[in-house]
Amino acid sequence: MAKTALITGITGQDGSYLAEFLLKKKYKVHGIVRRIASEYESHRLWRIKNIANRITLHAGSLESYASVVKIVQKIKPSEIYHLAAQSYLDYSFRDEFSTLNININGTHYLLSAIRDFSPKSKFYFAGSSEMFGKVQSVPQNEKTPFYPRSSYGISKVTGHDLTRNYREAYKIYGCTGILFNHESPRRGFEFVTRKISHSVAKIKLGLQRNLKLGNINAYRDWGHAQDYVEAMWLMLQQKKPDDFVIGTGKQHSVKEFAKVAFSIVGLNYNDYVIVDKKLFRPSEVDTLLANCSKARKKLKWRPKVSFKNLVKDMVDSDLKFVKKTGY
Ligand code: G4F
Repeated sequence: MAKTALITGITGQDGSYLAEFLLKKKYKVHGIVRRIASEYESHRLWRIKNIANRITLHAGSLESYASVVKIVQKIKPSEIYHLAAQSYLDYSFRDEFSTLNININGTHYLLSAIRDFSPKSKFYFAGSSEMFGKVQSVPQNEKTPFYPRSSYGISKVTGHDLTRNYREAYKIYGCTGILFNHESPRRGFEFVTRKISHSVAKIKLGLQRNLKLGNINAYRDWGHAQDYVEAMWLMLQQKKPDDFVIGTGKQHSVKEFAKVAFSIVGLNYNDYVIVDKKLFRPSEVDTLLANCSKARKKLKWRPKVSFKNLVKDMVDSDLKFVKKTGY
């Protein structure tokens, strides 16, 4: 019988790639979307437009336990991928309360619903390298102590603790994927990689003059989101639930990302990038670098897309996007 998956955050970058991946594996795919998302179909649902007639969407809110329970109880999914979150770091400094409320309660509601109404559902929690924050050792693996630097990072540490506690206390099959930054042409415009690729395209096409960035000396371990959704799935196919760090093991600065992106269209980044102190964060995560040897060994997972090809994929796609939309 076909497996059933429920994805929270199905309209996002990771959710949309994961839904496509699972459909190829013949899963029945369900997603939870906020009612507003179904109202503004062309806006919010653009990433899942191509698969819309092959998935089932349920209007619901992760801010309401009743709403989560109803969906979990009805579908009793074989696998639940909890990707939805307030995931934008800058915003988490502006609204700590809703970041903590949505991110922590949403995870808790799902786990509680699984325990009480669908204990056989396997649960994937989208952790984050932001949990390492002010890194306590380099590179970071599953044993590196956490030191989050934002309410977002704190909410992810708590989600991870909740997942582990439900695994130990109630024998739920729950895993945390501690994913390092992963990008793609489907990334939101507020994240630095998409801000860069989109601006590079607009500058190349004469629609923008320069690009204002914040801390260009921050280092990140950037991979391609399409590679990372496979790791999520692999975590739920193991005999025993466990937590895994997922990244490429290579890091680059924001400045390097911008340099490569501008060079792809034959421009020099020095001529266009302006550092704006207003875009710096109150507390920054300076450097992140994954040691994912556990995932390599146990999941046999490897990232396939190189840094250069990731940047190229994003810039090429934004050139097409800007030519088509003018935006
Ligand atoms: O692209 P970012 O906004 O991603 P960030 O903060 O690393 O978080 C992303 O990755 C996490 C995984 O580690 C996820 F959990 C999280 O949900 C999100 O997907 O910023 C990357 C770096 C930061 O150091 C930031 O200060 O780029 C720096 N930066 C410099 N100028 C900028 C800008 N970031 C943004 N968003 N915009 C700028 O203009």
